[in-house]
Formats: sequence, structure tokens, C-alpha cells
Amino acid sequence: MSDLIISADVVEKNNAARKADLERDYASLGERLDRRGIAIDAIRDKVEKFGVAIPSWGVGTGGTRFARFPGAGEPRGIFDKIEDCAVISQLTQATPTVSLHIPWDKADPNRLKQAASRFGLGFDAMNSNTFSDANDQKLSYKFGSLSHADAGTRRQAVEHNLECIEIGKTLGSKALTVWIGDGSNFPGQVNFAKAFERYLDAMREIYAGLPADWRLFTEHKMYEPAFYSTVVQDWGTNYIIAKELGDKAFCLVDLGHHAPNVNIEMIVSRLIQFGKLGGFHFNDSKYGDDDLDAGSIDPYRLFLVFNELVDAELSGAKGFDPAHMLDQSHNVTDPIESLMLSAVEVQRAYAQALLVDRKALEGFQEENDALMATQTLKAAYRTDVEPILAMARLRTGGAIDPVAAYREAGYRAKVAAERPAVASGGGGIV
Ligand SMILES: [Mn+2]
Repeated sequence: MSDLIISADVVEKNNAARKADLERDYASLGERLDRRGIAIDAIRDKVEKFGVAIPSWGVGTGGTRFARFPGAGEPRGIFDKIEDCAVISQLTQATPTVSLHIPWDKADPNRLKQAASRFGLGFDAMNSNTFSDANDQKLSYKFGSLSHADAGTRRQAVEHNLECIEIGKTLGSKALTVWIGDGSNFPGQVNFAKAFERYLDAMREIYAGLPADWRLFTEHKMYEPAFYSTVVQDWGTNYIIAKELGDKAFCLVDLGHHAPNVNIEMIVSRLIQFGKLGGFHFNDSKYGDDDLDAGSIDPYRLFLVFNELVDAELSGAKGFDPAHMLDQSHNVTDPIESLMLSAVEVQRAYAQALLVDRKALEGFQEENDALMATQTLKAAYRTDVEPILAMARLRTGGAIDPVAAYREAGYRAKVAAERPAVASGGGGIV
């Protein structure tokens, strides 16, 4: 039995006040879904098994390019972060793993493992960092890392990634995510082909250090911190990388790393079709890599992404096993509340996508009935699946209303008294 940070009494009391309403709502939705030939319990079972990883950096308060306002009771280090992640997991029962970022979360791996397993948490993909300079670092990444013109700097960046794999092996992680800030701010600053060749050579060394049962995820990003070009700019480049490296290399899609209005769900479909979808960094954005809460700006897009994922799941697409991770940064909300709601939003999109009448959709597509095809998706998206999500949480020991239970437990005030405010720290913008 895992340790609980939020008192079981608080959760039970909170659930007791909502349980009768939930049961009525669940029965009513079940009846309506039954008319559509859908068994509500089967959807709920799938939701119960669906998990999304919490990024360790997400439980801290992020900043903007202008300022960072520390939040109350922010984690002082990785062990506080693990406790915050445990709260999210306890109340949502949707986030069984934590994704670490090295060197921000560097600590004795055995202690890390112990701290997480106390709360029943596991570790998802390891994240390396060669986009900022660590305190004890010899060579700077100011002008790049894995694609740097200097061989010594590239070597240092490769070594860092190999170290992340080593730490991850002890933790039980099975993947390394590599995102680099390499690029240029001005035309002519770098030679595109040479920089990409240097990057590929460096990545081949990292790939060679990967254990047999690990996967390597590379993350593309159109701009930022480099403003004119980035080395891993788009999904096409990312696909080339995964193809060049080999069978254990896959593309990671961060929803905020594309130009506005790019058809991300189609990118997802392409990567699935060619066996190279590694996973996601879920978040939402209005203009750029805003790292807002998942589903907070365009929940329909999140649904359309999940429509592709469920299509692949149901059709048994070869090698389909995407890693689900959140990647967001908060500066006006309590990060724990935001992460809980994001996890729920991701589950919501999954549940809605499971409701799509795929046989009908296929028929409409074959008949070129555009209107009915799109209405088939809308019918699933318009369904309020909240009773399914809440019932899944209730049955697995979570809270029917995670934010209400969290606020009632007074966790933030409690940790604010224990943890002094910090003015700076890891941003969490990747
Ligand atoms: Mn990301």
C-alpha cells in the first residue's frame, strides 16, 4: 500500500458529498450511450488504464521572458517535486509516472527510486538538458550542443545524454527524450547541412548507448530559443532523424512546437502510419510554445489528436505504443491544480475519441459525405464524458473532484509553511 499525502478522510468526505449525483449522472449517460451501441463500463475501464506522465519541472512555477513570480510552497528540489507529483497521482489516479529532467533533478538514483515507490510512482522518459549551462560545466552551450561547431562541446553533450541513460537505468525508465535548443538567430550564422550532420553524428553515439529495451525520443520545435532556424525544426526533420538512427528511435510531438494552425493530428497520423510516433508532450497554446494547460485553448484539437490515436489503437497499428507526457509551465495558477486538470483533459479527449462511431465514419468517408463524416466526430466530441472520468477516479481511489479535494486538504498552505519561496530556478519551457 502506497503512502498517501492527502488524508484519505478528506478525499472520502469530499467524494461522499458528490457520489449520489455522480451515480445518477453515470447511469443517465450509460443509458444514452447504450442507445448508440456503446457500453459505458468498457469506456470507463479503458480510462482507468490510461495514464499520462507528470514532468518534474511542471510542479514548479514557470516564468516568462520578462519575469518570474515565485509561487507559494514551490518544491525546493526533486524530493519535494516527487511529493507534489504524488498528490496529483493520488487525486486523479491518472498520472502513475514522473518524467525527470537532468541535471535539474539530479540526486542519488537509488534514493529517487525509493522516494517515488513510496507513493507508488514510476519513472517515464528521462529528459536531458543541453540547452542551458549547468554550474559545473566546462564548455558552454551558448552556441549549441549536439550540433556545436566545436567537437569538444559536442562530446560533452553526448556524455551528458549517456549519463541520463545511466541514471534512468537505475530508476527503471525505458526512454530518453532529447530536445536541443541548437539553431541560429541570423541568416548565415550556421550552415544548415553541416549543423544537421554534426547533430546526426552526435545522436548516433547516444543511440549506440541505448539499452536494448529503451526508446529514444527526439522532439522537434520550430523556433525558440533560436529565432531564425532550429536544427530539429519540424516533424519532417524529426522523421529523418528517427529513420537515420534506427528502430529504437521515435518522434516526440509537443503540441506547442508547431506554427499556429498547423494540422497536428495529420502529423500524428503520418508518424503512426510509418511506425515512428514515440509519444507526446501535451499542452496547449494560442500563439507559440505557450505551455498552457492541455485542452485549455483548443480542446477540439486535442480530441482530433486522440481520434487518430484511438483509430491506431483499435486498428492495431504496428508498433503503436506512444508515451503520454504533459509538458506545461504555469505562472498564474497553482501548478498542482493545473497538472491535475491537464491530466483529466487528456483522459477526456481519449474517452471522447473512444465514442467515435468508426464504422459509420468509414461509410461516410467512402460515400464522400463530408457533412455526416464531420458530424460523426462532433457527436463524440459533444458528449459530456465527465461522469465516466469521475467514476474512473472514484473506483481507483481518486477524487470525484480533484481540485475541490485538493483545496479542502489545504496542501498548498501546508507546504508553503515548510518551503521558503525561491526567486529563480528551472523555467520549464521545453
Ligand atoms: Mn516539450
